[in-house]
Amino acid sequence: MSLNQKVADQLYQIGEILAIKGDRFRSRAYNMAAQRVTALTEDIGAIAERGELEEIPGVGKSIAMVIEEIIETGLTGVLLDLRDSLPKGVLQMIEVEGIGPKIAMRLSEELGITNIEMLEQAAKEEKIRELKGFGPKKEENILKAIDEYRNRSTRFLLGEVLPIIQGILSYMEDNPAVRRVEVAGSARRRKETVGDLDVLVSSLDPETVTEHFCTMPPIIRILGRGPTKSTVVLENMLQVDLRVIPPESYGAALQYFTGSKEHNVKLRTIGVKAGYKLNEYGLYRREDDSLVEAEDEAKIYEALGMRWMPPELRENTGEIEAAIEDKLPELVTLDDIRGDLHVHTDYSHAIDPLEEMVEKAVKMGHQYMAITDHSQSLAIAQGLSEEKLMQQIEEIRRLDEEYSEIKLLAGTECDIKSDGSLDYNDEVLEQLDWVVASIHTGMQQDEATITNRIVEAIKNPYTRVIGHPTGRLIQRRNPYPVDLDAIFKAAAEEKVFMEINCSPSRLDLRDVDARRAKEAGVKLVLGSDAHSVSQLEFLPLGVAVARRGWLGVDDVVNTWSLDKAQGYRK
Ligand code: DGT
Ligand code: CA
Ligand code: CA
Ligand code: ZN
Repeated sequence: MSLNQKVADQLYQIGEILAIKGDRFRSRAYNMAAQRVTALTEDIGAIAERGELEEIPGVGKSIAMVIEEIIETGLTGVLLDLRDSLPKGVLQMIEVEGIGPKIAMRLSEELGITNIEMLEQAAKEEKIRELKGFGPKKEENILKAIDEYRNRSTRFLLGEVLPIIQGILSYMEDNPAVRRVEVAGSARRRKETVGDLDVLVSSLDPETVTEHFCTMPPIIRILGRGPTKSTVVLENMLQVDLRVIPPESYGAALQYFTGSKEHNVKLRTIGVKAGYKLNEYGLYRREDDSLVEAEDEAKIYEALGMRWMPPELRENTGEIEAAIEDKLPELVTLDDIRGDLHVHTDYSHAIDPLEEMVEKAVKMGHQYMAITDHSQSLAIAQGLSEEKLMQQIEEIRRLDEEYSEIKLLAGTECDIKSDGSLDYNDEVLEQLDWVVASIHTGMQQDEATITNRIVEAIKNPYTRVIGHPTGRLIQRRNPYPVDLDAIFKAAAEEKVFMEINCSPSRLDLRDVDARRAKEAGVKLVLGSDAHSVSQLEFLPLGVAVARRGWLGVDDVVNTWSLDKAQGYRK
């Protein structure tokens, strides 16, 4: 959102709340000003610097001051105060289609509704139809609109939110009232998508922390603001919850809000059996409510008779049992990763040239990197003709000499054709060091056909890796139908690797399938699938998938020496 949009958005919000409060005159003034700001062709920051805000038609002295405040602090106090002056839940309710400010105020005042859950309940209990001017039809529409409101809230890709989290953490750490700050919830568990962010702050001064948090620049909306809990919406519509916790119970809160819910439920059951009570405030003895532990997350797990476990495992899929038996896997870490084994260049449809990719990989400390551009038939991705591939191999060999810090592999991401054959013949494949075989076309075929195609590709003696094995794009395209167990069995026999593609929308294999692959005796390869220099930084996303898939160093080929990786399949 540009600064102009941000200013206009806040002016509109002020106008909206003023209208709710019945101040029509000022409401109209703010709406007019918002319209004018939207229509500006110049950056409003520049206009403010020249001191010419009041020359914008419709902007008088008081609105100019509000605009200056938005430019300087990111959020105007006028809006904050107005929000606080509204009954609770009104702002949330008007997000539901068909519920305007007036209706929201009446629902709040006459029925005491303060959130959408209560609204839904009231409609179901047929209480809304009793209000003057309402009826069964309106009630029905409200229920429908609530459904739509809930479906509207899409989830965010882990890859999108990690940089935002970095921003929030460093912003919050700047405030001296903040002792510790972490993001809990699904983001701490590194799930492939997150619904919202759960920021936890340890502090003795919640007021200062809350004020600092609520004036964070990318905030466009504050849904709630209280002494220990606030909820805001960022400009990309990501919702962020803040909880301020006293240091002495920070560990308990961190444990609780990291989840998953299923993990917590199981943990509480175990606690109950052992005579404990566990909640977001601490672990207590049931008999006398005396506190056992609250400050330190690890000590809570230990008191419950198990080892602390990495958040990525906390999905109640056997991690608690493993922790009790002291059989938790030693998970792979980003530091263990030595190189990248799926990288594109502008020889095919990627943005950056080979040498720039190499320079970046060297900077990242990679010991090796496989260049794997698309193969000849894949016209949409400007796949390489045999001739062009030969040129590229030559350049790779030359750069490999030049850059002694890194070993470069000449490879391909070779299309698996609809009959299961590879898109280059053996004479070509023979000259390559690293062959990733992937499906990019014919995804409409039935399960048996696609499974056979991949098994055929696995049997090709030049194949090292099956790239993005299911073809899914998160929230955009379902996986093609494929019998993964059959694929894993063939791959284990042939000693062919399965990829965990690290591209944010792919993350393919996904966590649970990577775990199944491991159990079937298959080793996994991380590939950034980078199509530009910056995308070489996708590897941590694949590490997250690997950890959620219970993989250790031995399971992930990128932690191995190149000799071991290349010698694995004879
Ligand atoms: P998300 O935001 O949908 O990606 O998923 P989470 O896991 O971040 O869930 P969220 O944001 O609703 O709540 C954060 C954590 O708080 C959740 O992982 C576990 C904890 N939590 C929330 N509600 C409950 C509950 O009703 N029972 C228990 N035991 N834990 C809860
Ligand atoms: Ca969450
Ligand atoms: Ca080299
Ligand atoms: Zn591909």
